[in-house]
Amino acid sequence: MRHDLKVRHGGRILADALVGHGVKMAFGVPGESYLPVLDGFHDVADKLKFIVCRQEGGASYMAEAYGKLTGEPGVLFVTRGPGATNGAIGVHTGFQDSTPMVVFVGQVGNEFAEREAFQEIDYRRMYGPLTKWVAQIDRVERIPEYVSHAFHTAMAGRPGPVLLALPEDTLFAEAAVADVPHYATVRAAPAPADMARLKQMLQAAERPFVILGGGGWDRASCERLRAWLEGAQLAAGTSFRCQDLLDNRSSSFAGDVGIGINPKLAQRIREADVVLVIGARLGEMTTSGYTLFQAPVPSQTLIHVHGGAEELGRVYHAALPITSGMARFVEALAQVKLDGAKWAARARQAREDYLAWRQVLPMPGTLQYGEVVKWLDENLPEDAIVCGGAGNFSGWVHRHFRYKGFRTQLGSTNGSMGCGLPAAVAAKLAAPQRTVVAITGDGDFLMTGQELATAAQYGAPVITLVVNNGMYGTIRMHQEREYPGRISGTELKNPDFAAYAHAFGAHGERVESTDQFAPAFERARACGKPALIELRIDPDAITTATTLSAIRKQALERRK
Ligand SMILES: Cc1ncc(C[n+]2csc(CCOP(=O)(O)OP(=O)(O)O)c2C)c(N)n1
Ligand SMILES: [Mg+2]
Repeated sequence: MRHDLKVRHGGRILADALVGHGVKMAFGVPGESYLPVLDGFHDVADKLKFIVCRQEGGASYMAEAYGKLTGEPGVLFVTRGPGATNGAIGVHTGFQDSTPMVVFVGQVGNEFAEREAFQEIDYRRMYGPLTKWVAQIDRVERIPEYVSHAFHTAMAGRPGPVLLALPEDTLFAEAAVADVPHYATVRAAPAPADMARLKQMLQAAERPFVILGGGGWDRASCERLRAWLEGAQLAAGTSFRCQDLLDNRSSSFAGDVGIGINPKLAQRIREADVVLVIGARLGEMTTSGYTLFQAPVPSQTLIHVHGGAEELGRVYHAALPITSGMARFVEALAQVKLDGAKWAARARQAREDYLAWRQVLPMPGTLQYGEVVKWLDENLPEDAIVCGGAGNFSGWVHRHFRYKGFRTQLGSTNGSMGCGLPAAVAAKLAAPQRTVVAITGDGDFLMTGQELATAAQYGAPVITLVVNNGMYGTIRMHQEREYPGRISGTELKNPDFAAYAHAFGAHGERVESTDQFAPAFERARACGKPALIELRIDPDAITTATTLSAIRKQALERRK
């Protein structure tokens, strides 16, 4: 034992380890399973803020959003069994979004292990498919080593969540151990020979297209990439819910390659001869259900750049696979000079198609939700953060809102409901100077609406819009298409949302016509506390382009 080291209990060793890795904020719901950690937090409260939430689902979404926004691991603490099961949703989101997260979960003491003791779960089995690595720290002396390993793993290659289980005896035990210095971010760089081939392949193209997506990006790389794309006169799209990787005002931006894709953009990608994919996995949502590219060998010549080597060749055979971190790749790409004369006109047309697609179409009802989104697009500060969950209401935002810079969008690429409000709370706590808006659905919002209490408790004046159509609209849409007229399991009887907000000490009001929105938003912005605006839309207005009744009619006609 080194004599210069102080004896600390496991909880304090863990709290010090987090501070050593630069953690300034952690999210969670307490449990008696990790009392020594809460005690450790007491000692480091001036360096690390522990944000206590109302449900682990909300806490895990907050940790995920924090990781996504800052690029540093989002840290989550949940208790054994019930906490661990509630908290899974944000971890699944983080995994599919390639968001660095370090999750800590309580565990029964080693003396009771494998008895199915109170709230005991084998987290290696439960969380195996949701994380990059799961481990359990059985010896107090090894806490610094495990925590260091966890941060390195969360950040390396393709970022993602890792989970450490904390047996009670490990936390209560004491040891005199040294801390480990701040983790390093380990990411690959492209080989010069690969960049030379990339240049050759792109320069030979007639109809090139670029898709950006995935995790592990940073602001400087996004800005550098924008300049390169514009210089090369290349058209580019962004993968599902990664719309903020390229300023949507760029002459190269051709739209989002996600759900409800512009059919012209989809056609353009299908017809491309060379596609450069930077960071995106080419998942189901980005490929329109694996139809934009044929699996396993696409007709387009694919150059696929990804942070995780195991992702390359997983679905699609790439003519040129490159393992690289995003910053390193963009650094190398900036040296690649291309002559865009051959494809410049096509890129201009792609941009024209996007601009036409953005135009707001009229919908049934007195509240034109598309106009509301357009107003937000034109009136929010450039660096405002727009958070969203899952539901048809998000389609208007995807189509009509222009994301104007890195991390102005926080959403779930796993289409997980309920992440909008918690993501907004985390974003406002991490970046208090920025305007933060959550756009949610009536179903979506109430999955985590209780986190308004967290917003109020920590003074996070986020603005939540609840798009109320009185139903789980997405599912109703699919229902009307498959089983027209047979409504089942999709109706909602909602509370008075403004009154709900008032109960938390938040500002709340309802908007029923387009002209009421701007003044309501200004009141919400000025109120200095969390605010909620319910948007009553006509339930028939089911997407940006069609109505429920039209979908039903078409389905009935098909059946004739
Ligand atoms: C956690 C979770 N549960 C269920 C679903 C399935 N789901 C996807 S969209 C949706 C309905 C969303 O309803 P709402 O928030 O009211 O939005 P709307 O589609 O009506 O605009 C449901 C139930 C999901 N994606 N995530
Ligand atoms: Mg709804």
